[in-house]
Amino acid sequence: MSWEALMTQALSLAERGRYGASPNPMVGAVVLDTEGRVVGEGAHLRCGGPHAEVAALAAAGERALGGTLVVTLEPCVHHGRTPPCVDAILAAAIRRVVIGCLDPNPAVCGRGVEALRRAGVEVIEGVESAACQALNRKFFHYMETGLPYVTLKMAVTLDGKLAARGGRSRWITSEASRHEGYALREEHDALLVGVGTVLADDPRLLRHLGLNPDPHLQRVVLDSRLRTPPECTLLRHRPADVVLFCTERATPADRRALEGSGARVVEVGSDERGRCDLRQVMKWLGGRGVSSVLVEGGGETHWSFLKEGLAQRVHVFLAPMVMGGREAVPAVGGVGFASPQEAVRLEFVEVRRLDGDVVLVGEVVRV
Ligand code: AOF
Ligand code: ZN
Repeated sequence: MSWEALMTQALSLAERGRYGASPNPMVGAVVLDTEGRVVGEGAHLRCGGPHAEVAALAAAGERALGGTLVVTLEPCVHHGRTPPCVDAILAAAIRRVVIGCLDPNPAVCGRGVEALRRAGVEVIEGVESAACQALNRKFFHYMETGLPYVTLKMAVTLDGKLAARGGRSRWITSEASRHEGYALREEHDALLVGVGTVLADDPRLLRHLGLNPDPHLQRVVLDSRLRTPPECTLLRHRPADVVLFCTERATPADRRALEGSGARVVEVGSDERGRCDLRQVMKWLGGRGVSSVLVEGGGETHWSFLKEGLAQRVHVFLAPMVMGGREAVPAVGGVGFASPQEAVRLEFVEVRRLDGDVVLVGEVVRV
């Protein structure tokens, strides 16, 4: 088998960590014996658990001796929650390591490759590197910027509305679309909404599918004036996982009431519209280990993220339904850009049908 084919196999193993590895990257590894036979497979399933290389080497046992390791990410050299993979590779007497891409973690980046070469191991780099980087786009973004990777999730009608005039939005998309939307909650570290969504829908914002072994999901509300009712449904479930961001416009009494419900309240500066300074919010979250955020509305919040250049991905569920109405809620609110030249540009990376709806996933083009 070619290195590319083996790397593709390692990439599909890495997928097993989709819901459990974060904030660590998803990593997959394959071990070959001296004859080129696959004798071990492994994946990094859970943050704090064994790395992919260690799992694959354990599966291979003695058969790894003198063999080859194919791994989607550069093996680590540092002591994190687990010992360095490079040590395990040398201990197993692996002769050759094939790597998909370098680890952007400054504690590792390039040093894993260097340590292996210094020990006399042959290293082949950059096999299927684009696919290996794309798999961990959240991890790369977080490592490079210190800010969480942001996905905007929206369920819209064909005419781009989130809700009818008056605010009713249940339900626009099919059950299959809503299920996929819930799956997105399982692969992000935090969920964020604007206070308008809390007031309009009184949501729970929990993980419902049990795909992620960690039931803890950081829930975030942008609420400059602290209009969230202390008795809302959101705060009746796991209030300790909720952070409300406000500005100086919030009153101490509202703050005390919400803290009394068990939520955390954090004051940040305000933007030109008197709303929470989003960059400060994202810095705060990134500084606390939140590597990815799923934004679930509403339109004003979507606008803030897009305008500030703080959204990386838009995941749209498009329903075959026309709401119509000037007063209906647009998918993206705010004042809007003055010309198409200023508009946020995206590239469609996925276009597919789902139970009567169409799913469109766009990546924001970096300028
Ligand atoms: C690897 N193989 O499977 C993964 C790696 O705290 P730890 O010990 O889990 O280390 C986390 C860091 O290790 C993470 O930030 C990333 O740089 C690297 N992840 N490295 O060799 C793996 N998951
Ligand atoms: Zn490692």
